[in-house]
Amino acid sequence: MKLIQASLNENNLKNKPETKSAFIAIVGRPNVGKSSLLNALVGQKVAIVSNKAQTTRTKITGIKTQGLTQFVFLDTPGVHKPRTKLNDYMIEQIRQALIDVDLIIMVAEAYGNNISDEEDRLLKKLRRNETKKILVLNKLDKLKNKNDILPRMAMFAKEDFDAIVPVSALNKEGLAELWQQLACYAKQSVHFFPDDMITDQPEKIFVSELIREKLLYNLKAEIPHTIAVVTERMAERKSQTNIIDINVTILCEKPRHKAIIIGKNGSMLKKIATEARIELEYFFDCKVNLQCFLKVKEDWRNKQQFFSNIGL
Ligand SMILES: Nc1nc2c(ncn2[C@@H]2O[C@H](COP(=O)(O)OP(=O)(O)OP(=O)(O)O)[C@@H](O)[C@H]2O)c(=O)[nH]1
Ligand SMILES: [Mg+2]
Repeated sequence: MKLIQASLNENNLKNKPETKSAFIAIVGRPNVGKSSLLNALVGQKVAIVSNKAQTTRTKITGIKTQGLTQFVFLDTPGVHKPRTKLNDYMIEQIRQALIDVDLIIMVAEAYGNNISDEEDRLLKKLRRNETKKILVLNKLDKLKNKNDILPRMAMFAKEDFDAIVPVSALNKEGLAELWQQLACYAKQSVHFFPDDMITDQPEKIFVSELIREKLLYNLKAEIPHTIAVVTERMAERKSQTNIIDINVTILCEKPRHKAIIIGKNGSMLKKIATEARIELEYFFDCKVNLQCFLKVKEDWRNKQQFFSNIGL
């Protein structure tokens, strides 16, 4: 009986289709659309996006399983010169994401007359890295004529990229060509995450990030960079199903920043909280009662212990 069982198991293994996986890091200058590309590839929002540089502060994993192949993407903060301990931490996140991946995607914009200093430094680093690399030229939709991309491709031609793929993360153009390229780097392996998982980011962190996104869009200049958001409490209401109570604390560095975030008669904070609540209700598919509190914590960006504790 045991022998029959053993041979059945062997047959099962032989007939089991072979699964594949690919770990892919996404790097590039701030604001080129790395997180937008991650969201477009995963097919859902897992990373926040904004029109301000240095939106992403930590590595964010996005997962997409297509048939037998699982793609695990690591979105990273944009490469920049560090000025605070938080910046040092962000740069370290990029370094870590480049270790042990099957492919590196460098994202740059599809237009521009030169390669920026930040990009030049990144290219130097990538030359020393033996991992396979492809270049994604994003924001193709901004070009009047598609051929205008040719000089831009020529600028990167001397670099060691296996392929250069023009895309628009915004309107999903070029993604089929990109997927074809990505499939070439998948290796036979087990899947490291359940097939229906899209991110390993805890829900509380996603909530904090979403509120930070609304702060980034609504506040001007430098203020959003000095803000951290902590989700203190998140619980389904016991007496009433289909409502989640969420309490968040927004931390800023200066009392005058606090006044700006609150706005005249509380109008700014109300706008930010409303925008965040609407998106959270869509995301969790239930009613959300969102309470935002504000606190001043001077120079938190230079207090490593502090920002490690808040999930960064
Ligand atoms: N027109 C256009 N805009 C885009 C495209 N992709 C991203 N953007 C915009 O570019 C800005 C930056 O996008 P992000 O995805 O936050 O860029 P990022 O590279 O992740 O930025 P950091 O996290 O700061 O490094 C946002 O305003 C996006 O809406 C695109 O394909 N076309
Ligand atoms: Mg980003």
